[in-house]
Amino acid sequence: MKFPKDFLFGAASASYQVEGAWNEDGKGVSNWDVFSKIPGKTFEGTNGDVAVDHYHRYKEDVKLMAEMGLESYRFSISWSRIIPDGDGEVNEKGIEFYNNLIDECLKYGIVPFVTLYHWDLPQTLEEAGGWTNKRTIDAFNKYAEVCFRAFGDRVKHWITFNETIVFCGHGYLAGAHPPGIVNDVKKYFEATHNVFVAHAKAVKKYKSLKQYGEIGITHVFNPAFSVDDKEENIFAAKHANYYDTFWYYDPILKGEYPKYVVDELKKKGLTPDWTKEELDLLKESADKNDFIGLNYYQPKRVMKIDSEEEFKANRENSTGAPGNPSFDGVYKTVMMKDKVYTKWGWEISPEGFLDGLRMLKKRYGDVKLYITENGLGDEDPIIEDVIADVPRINFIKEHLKVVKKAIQEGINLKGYYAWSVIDLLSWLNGYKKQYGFIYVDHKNNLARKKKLSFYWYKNIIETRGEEL
Ligand code: BGP
Repeated sequence: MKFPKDFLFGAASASYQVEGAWNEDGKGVSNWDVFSKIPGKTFEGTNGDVAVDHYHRYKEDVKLMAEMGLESYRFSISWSRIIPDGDGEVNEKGIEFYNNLIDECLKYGIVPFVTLYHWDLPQTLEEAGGWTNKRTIDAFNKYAEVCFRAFGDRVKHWITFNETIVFCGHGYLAGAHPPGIVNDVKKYFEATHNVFVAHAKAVKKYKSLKQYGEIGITHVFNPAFSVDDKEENIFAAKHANYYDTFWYYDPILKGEYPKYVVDELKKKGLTPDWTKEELDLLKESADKNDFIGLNYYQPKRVMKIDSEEEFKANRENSTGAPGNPSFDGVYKTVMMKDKVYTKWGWEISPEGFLDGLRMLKKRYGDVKLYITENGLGDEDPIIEDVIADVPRINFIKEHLKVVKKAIQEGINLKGYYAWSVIDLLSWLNGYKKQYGFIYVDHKNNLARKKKLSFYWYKNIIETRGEEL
């Protein structure tokens, strides 16, 4: 089978991780510009001041994407480039940059797939309480509308938010992302709710503009599976899916929160400060949402936590590797002897991907899906000047086979975006953890070089994945 004609083969990036030019052409300061400079927050103190200088080299980069045969480029817009202080004046230079980037993509027939929020919040808004302050909802709505009006004639695919669970979880529970707060569960749920409301408002606004494109949200797709058949662990996995998947997917796709979680939050006094008007808005926007984007890296293997001690001992782990206890001390994620892991301890599991997709279909029916991220973080070997990223080729191959199988099973999957198009800045892991098809030489003026995976993916796209 070849992949269907309307299936998009793409690759992704995010503004803070590639652009650099952090204080150029009127850009305001973002929360990440500030947070990454606090000693000890990122690997070796890396930050996005220069990143891989995509801001100045976008023409060279898009040309390489075109050479790779990429059909679509998923990138994000930096809010503080468009509205430097969050909700004030628009910065025309910022609009100009994304106009140029979009036009450059279209010149080669590359479909721009645009994320409005990939974590870099204007610092003024962060200081005013970030996503726990409802002012941020209105500010986002204004920013989104500016983008729709400026770029919507050419951009027909919009993602409002990237991975709410990560920026809220790391921001208010693990303290590993801005605003760096540890263990404030009340704020965590408050922030997630405000994001869902902001999403619903942006969807409503987008539809009212009649630009006839599509809009959705991207979530982490991290399905939980019990480590064994013990009832307590099966329960722990169910609990994990309710809190980490259904809490995020239900308000978008069903227009309401899962009762199981709502009831528990109520008992614990953790219910977000929501209004009837907001809940009605979620309800109303559920069938206006056009798709869900899934970022899949790994499943989680879950078991019940049986001692308080363990819960405390593992609090600090926040890189994505198993070992994290849940905030409520009900379950923990674990590494298993019979599983395969990356150098950073992320499980490699195409099987978990397929099982997870089936789980989604069961709960949400035929909703349209894009895989908006999937990829292997690795230290690529350079052998006689060749960047031999064979493990990445194998990783993507096995996951694309799952995508094909899922389509054959009737799962409504319309595109695949590898993370990432080019080596870029990992939020917490610096430049050491590489994901790209294009290598960036940090010792030689950020020169670009094609990896083996570049040629491999080019062939997959040209042949529409027939050999997979
Ligand atoms: C996702 C983010 C990406 C990217 C990726 C890899 O959660 O959306 O921006 O960073 O994970 O993560 P890491 O760089 O930590 O390996």
